[in-house]
Amino acid sequence: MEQALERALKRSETEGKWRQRYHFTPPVSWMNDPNGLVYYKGLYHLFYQYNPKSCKWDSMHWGHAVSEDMIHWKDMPVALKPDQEYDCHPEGGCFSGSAVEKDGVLFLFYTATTQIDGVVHQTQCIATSKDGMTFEKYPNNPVIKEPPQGFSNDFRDPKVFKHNGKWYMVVGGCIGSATFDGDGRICLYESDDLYNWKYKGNVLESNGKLGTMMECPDMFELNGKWVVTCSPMNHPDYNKSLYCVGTMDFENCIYTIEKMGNMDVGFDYYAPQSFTDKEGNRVLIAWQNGWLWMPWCIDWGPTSLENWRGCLSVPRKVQLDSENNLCMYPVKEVESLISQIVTYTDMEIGEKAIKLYDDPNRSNRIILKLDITKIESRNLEICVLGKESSYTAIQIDFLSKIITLDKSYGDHYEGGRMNCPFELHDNYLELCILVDHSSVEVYVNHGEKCITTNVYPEENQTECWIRTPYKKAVVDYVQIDFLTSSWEV
Ligand code: DQQ
Repeated sequence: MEQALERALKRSETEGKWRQRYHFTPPVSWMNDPNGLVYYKGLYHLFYQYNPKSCKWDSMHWGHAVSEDMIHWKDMPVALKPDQEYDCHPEGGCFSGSAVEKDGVLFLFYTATTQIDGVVHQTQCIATSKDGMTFEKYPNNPVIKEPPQGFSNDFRDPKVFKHNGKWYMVVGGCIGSATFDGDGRICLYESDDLYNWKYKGNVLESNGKLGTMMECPDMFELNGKWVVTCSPMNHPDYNKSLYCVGTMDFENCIYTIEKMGNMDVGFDYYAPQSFTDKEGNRVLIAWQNGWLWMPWCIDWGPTSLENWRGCLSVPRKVQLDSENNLCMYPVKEVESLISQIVTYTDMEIGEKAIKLYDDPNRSNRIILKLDITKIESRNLEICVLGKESSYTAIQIDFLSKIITLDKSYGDHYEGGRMNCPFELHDNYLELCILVDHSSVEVYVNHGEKCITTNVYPEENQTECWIRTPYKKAVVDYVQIDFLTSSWEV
């Protein structure tokens, strides 16, 4: 408990102009992937890749937080630290993994990384808990001691799930070199008891098309289809997180892909992991950042000046649309953050920008409903985290049907633009925009497309405005929500 208190106090000491208010961040220092997401004994548990010692990736621990609603979090003591021969590689440790409950016991599955005679070994291990607070590593770890024959040592990120009374695990793998010209795989294992695992085959193989290594794979059933997700290293189209929808023959390990797509077209969305919420919905949380093999990523952001680095996306409910495209939208629990709502209908917009709000708390949700028959202008621009010539712009081009998220004037750090094609439904377009201290997310048509990015504005960039470059537009509906913080300190 003392340790938890100490960490919570550190969080408030390290607030700064970029510290996220309602996106999960670590109390101090470095974090990356979400791990072990689970609803267990009345609480949501969030574990995450954590280096308590510095703002750089190194020596991975599992940080831990709990929540009653997946929005308001409470820091807990570190759950796993590298302290065994099999997981103590100084640049390794307890890598990503997942959690399941069996007979009231919480099982954490993680990749242990160590080095023997200069060679890195990645194996799959278990830690258990009866209260969700203290964890014991299984004495006979590792439970999967080596990758399948012919695979390289890049063998990590076990995601365990139950189907038809059997336990399954997907693990990321690679043939050849993960960092150069290898070929990514997602391996499938089966078990009756969670301790003994049998390799069944591969759910996904890159065959030169999907990257050199498939990190953080996941697999879940939705509307009778099987969704497979992963974060491929060196994907030729630089997809940070990829999804497939298809059918699965578990007996023969044959996955038939019917759809494939990019989960989020923004800059910062990696290693998403899914879990089932207490109402049975499938929910995803991702690391809102990315790695260096993504060419636009520079040093993972400047927030180390505030002694923290890395944040998570808000939980997103996952659904398939009528054509089996994956859609993701912030869970309804996000609404528990709302302190005030302002709405406008039939708002007339022209060249002169209309200020929608000036919020020093920089924590907002903006919902826009647009009927394009009421829009004469080809473009419409919404600027957030703005002050005069500094802002992040969401530009809608109704002719080419492209939304551009442009952060070229958003900060003094990185810049960049990304384009996202959209479709109109009966002439309507709906946008939901989430703004926090150092991120902007755009959800198009209730999550048909998502665009997520980090941006590092100055403290005075608190305004949001809307304008058209020429001609008029009438916006059917505008809703501005003012949001509170998720931290109970
Ligand atoms: N991060 C973890 C690995 C995983 C990678 C290490 C993905 O388990 O493959 O921190 O971001």
